[in-house]
Amino acid sequence: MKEFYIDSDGIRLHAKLDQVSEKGPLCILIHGFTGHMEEEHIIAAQKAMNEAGVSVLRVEMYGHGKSGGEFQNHTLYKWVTNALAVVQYAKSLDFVTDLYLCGHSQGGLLTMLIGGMCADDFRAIIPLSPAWMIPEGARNGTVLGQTCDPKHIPEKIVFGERELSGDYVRVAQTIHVEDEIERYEGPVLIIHGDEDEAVPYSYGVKAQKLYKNAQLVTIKGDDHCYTRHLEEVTDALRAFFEEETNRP
Ligand code: FER
Repeated sequence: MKEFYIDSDGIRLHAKLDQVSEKGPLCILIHGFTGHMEEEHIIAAQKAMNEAGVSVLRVEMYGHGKSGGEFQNHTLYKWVTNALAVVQYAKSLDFVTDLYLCGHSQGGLLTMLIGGMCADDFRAIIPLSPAWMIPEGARNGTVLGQTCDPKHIPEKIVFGERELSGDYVRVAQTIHVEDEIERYEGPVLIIHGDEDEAVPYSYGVKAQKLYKNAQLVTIKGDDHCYTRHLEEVTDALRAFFEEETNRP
């Protein structure tokens, strides 16, 4: 494992690379909202990919983990800018043949956006429980289970002991995920628990239908971070990558 930082316009993004071959595929792996790269489901995904012969680059986005920026100032635009820098970095690595992108929840939403924006760069994308209701919610004035007037966004949103700038909502309101779904024609693997308490399972189902070439693996009876059947998630990832890496 190599630990380092990737520059994103002056913001240091904390990264860990687990490289398993001298030449081969690489998957970029991104955590969710309030998450980081050492969460159990993120590590489990990394290990499953490594076992299938895929190197993994875990990166923490703006305001998360050991990366630069303050949590309350993060927005989806900042994450998009970060992810574009990570994709450029990954493309510059000599050992990489095919590139994949995987993210959980808000990282899954990011995966869907970057998939559309950089469609040529990925052999496949893997949104895990993708939180792609966030932009729609922001337009309707629903964020983190709270409501606000979508035309008069407050300066900040307080939840638990944390707060988030109103700019998070302003940015989210402008994002149209369907456009980026439409732009990505490659293979998509979506994994979603049907008892997800944070991102309705219906969004996994809807994404599968909208993509031209997507499969949905349903984790029955499982929650947002797969605390009950994590091995079903890792089995699905291993099977997907083993098939992928044997495909010409
Ligand atoms: C929300 C529900 C879920 C939300 C974010 C999430 C910002 C993201 C969850 C995650 O990334 O794990 O209302 O609003």
